[in-house]
Amino acid sequence: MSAATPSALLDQFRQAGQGQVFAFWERLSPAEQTELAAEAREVDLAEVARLTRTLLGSSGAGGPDLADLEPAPFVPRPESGGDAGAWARARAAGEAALRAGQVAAFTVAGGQGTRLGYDGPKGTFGVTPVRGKPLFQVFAEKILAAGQRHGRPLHWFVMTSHANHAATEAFFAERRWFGLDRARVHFFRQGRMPAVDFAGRILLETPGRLALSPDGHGGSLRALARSGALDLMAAEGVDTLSYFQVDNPLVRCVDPAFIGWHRLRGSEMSSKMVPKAYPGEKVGHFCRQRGRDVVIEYSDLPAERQQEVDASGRLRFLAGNVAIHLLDREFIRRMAGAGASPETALPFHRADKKIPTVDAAGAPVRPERPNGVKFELFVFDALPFARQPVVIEASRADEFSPVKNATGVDSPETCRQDQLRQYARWLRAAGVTVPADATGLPAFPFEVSPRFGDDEASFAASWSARGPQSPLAAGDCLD
Ligand code: UD2
Repeated sequence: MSAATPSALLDQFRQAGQGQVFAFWERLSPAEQTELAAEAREVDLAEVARLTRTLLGSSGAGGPDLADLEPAPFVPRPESGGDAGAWARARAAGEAALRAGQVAAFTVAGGQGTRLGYDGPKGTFGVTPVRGKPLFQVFAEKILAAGQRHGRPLHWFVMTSHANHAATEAFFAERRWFGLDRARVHFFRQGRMPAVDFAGRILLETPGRLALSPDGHGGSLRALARSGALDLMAAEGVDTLSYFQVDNPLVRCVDPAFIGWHRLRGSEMSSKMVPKAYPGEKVGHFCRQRGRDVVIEYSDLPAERQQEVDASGRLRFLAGNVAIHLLDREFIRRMAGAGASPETALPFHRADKKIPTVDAAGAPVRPERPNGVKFELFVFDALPFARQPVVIEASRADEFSPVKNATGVDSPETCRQDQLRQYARWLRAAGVTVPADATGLPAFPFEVSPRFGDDEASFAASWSARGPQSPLAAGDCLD
């Protein structure tokens, strides 16, 4: 960010063909001018020019390279024929890393959550079946439990956006950081990118504000570096970051077996996959392309390729990306400092959007069809740059039930049911009969706090320590 004076800034923008940003400058109050100048200083004009050339030019809308795509190999779970001994060794290695304090949790929570239609940071949305605990609390309790189990409290990094940063911090403060040591909970804001029209001109949202939006979850890599999070990790001896999205309360925030696979294989970036539920499921695909692992988004892989099956009738591009990764600290640093070369850095993606803006007179315009482009980075684009990447299979029922839509698939209702099914499985494994329907959904709602149990083994231990009790009833909470 340069500290250019407003007039120098104006010159820079004019020279870059972006003078329209200051079209209403004379009309703005001194405070508005200061605000606009500050926003303008956030903009990397060279980056915008490069993106206009590469993504808006005639070759820009072509999407990713789909040549030579093969399914990526993955490590199957023991239940799917994987090597149980190797999984046990991985688990032991992961537990050792957790005991040594080498792992931190990381939530990307800077998204706008528009599909859910919830007004507030998505992590504050209530999801559990009885208490309606917010997503952030579910993660906090899992992180607390993991710290206690391994005798080493974890650091937790939470990436916010400009729009939800203050509300997110205030939410944690009001709820006393959910019992975590507040010195170990770290918030930082992701970067922003200006939206442009189809000719690459930066759009104004109002006469005194740029149309800025979060730079995508891939922006987390540079934000981790810029915010000092990587230096803090280094000072604390943390070398592995456990990355997950804010929308999935089933996630194992720090999973020993996953951590073990990552570390034993010397991987710089590891990922979990679940077999796709159906060909058109809206998850990215882990693929191998000319010797490197890549993720191809659902919107980029043609439907006929998504339907391809192998000799056994199984989907060929089976490995769905559930956005759970482990990242090596120094790998993040390398990616964050990689500059702009497509040979070394994350590529930006373009998304054509309806972007509220102003007309030549400064009056508001609410477009009915896309009028411009937003630029976003995706974290999974780091995969091809990672040494020894590992993809392991995860259990969908136990690890993935995101809240994305207000109704239908991936909604609060499906997520609530998946939590209940999970509790019922844990109870059954502990020898308790739970009345349930054919899908395993219990006949009445109850809740298990992550502090009581956050997987089958920890649940079984708490359950047997609890001793004989009256049978579970609707609305009970095991805390
Ligand atoms: C994402 C993946 C998809 C699949 C799916 C699993 C992309 C493009 N696709 O789909 O392949 O793995 O998740 O659930 O990622 N976020 C930020 N800052 C941003 C944008 C997003 O922090 O600028 C966070 C957001 O808060 C959320 C996560 O990233 O935690 C995912 O964002 P999304 O809801 O846009 O991703 P989605 O559902 O399209």
